[in-house]
Amino acid sequence: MPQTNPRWDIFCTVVDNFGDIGVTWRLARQLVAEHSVQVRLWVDDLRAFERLCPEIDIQLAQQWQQGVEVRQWPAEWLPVDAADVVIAAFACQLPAPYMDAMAARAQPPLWLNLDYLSAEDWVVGCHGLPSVKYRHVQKYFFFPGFRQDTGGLLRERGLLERRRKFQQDASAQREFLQGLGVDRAPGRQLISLFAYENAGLASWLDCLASDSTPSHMLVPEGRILGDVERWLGVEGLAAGDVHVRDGLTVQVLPFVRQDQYDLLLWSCDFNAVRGEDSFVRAQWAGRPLLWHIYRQDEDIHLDKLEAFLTLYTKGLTRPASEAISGLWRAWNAGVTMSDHWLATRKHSPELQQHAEAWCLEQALQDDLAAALVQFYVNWI
Ligand code: TRH
Repeated sequence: MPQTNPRWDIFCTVVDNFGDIGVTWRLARQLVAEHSVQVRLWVDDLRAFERLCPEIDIQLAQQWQQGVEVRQWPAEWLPVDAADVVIAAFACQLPAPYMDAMAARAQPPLWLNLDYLSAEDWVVGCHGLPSVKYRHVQKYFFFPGFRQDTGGLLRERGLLERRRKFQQDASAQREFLQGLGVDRAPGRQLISLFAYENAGLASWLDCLASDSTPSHMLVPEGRILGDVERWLGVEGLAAGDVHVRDGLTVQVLPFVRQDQYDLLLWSCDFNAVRGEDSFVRAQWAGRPLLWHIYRQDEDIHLDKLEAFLTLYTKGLTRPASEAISGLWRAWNAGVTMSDHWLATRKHSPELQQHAEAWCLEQALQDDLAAALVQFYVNWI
């Protein structure tokens, strides 16, 4: 029988950027809030965490944030009891003494590797399979995904209802944007830009600047700013800066907490996102999006990109499918975006409808936290 209040340990090593901590922090909060489990989140880089959650005190070895026990993953591991469920996020290596603690339990824990998100076919066959063993403790693969028979996507309870309410409430949107210093002029399309460095950006900005429909691009502080600076011909861009070039206003935003970033995505007509977590959040926003995928060795990320496009573009007319696929491929190749952007703009209404339909279709799946809890219940 499952215990009434099982303990979960989630281990996160921050490889780079914010996706590792972004996913595990979101998952930890949701498990506590919706499944009444106790969660300890072990993080090796509290500075990255602090960007997403400014309340984090980077000096503390142990602290509680939103019901989650946050532990600094120490260089010298101190003995602790292993939890009932142990999640190694993105194949991170657990401390050896902790593995011994898992093996020392009377009832071994459920040990899962929470993998990277991919739309590739093979994920369905591998989700839930046994992986390696440490002594008698079995590890399992747990794959998030877009298809039935995967672990699904992170989606908090009531998220889509909150999103729809916000998108129907013009004054809530205005108030939120004004809080960020953004004045949205009527008739301007609002675009958010969160991406890695990209040589294709200049051609996209050229195109937006010369478009008859004016655009307002919101750029949270981050890696793409160098390319924005080069295009604007300025240096040292920082949050609050606004520059206008013909029909395009470019505004730099502060990096905001995760919940606020959702509101930003919900406010925009089009969102450029990257990595894993912002990519999923843009899908829940129900608005057309552009994905800058995280680069991997031997270009294996390009297979992931194509796998997602194959799924995502089902149901689109051929011209709309070709337009959005062309735009995504150009962005990820860092080549000129102009023709692809113009083609995409032509199919805006269809792409908008499709973004909402895709979001609803994905929401038919169990969310990732619920799927993990169910996996545990079945395993017990
Ligand atoms: O930051 P990312 O590129 O993260 C990752 C890592 O590189 C990781 O190693 C890699 O494996 C993975 O991508 C695929 O992109 P991601 O996943 O979108 O994470 C960004 C997080 O930052 C996400 O949780 C949203 C959040 N965020 C905010 O909270 N506020 C902001 O203002 C912005 C722009 C993002």
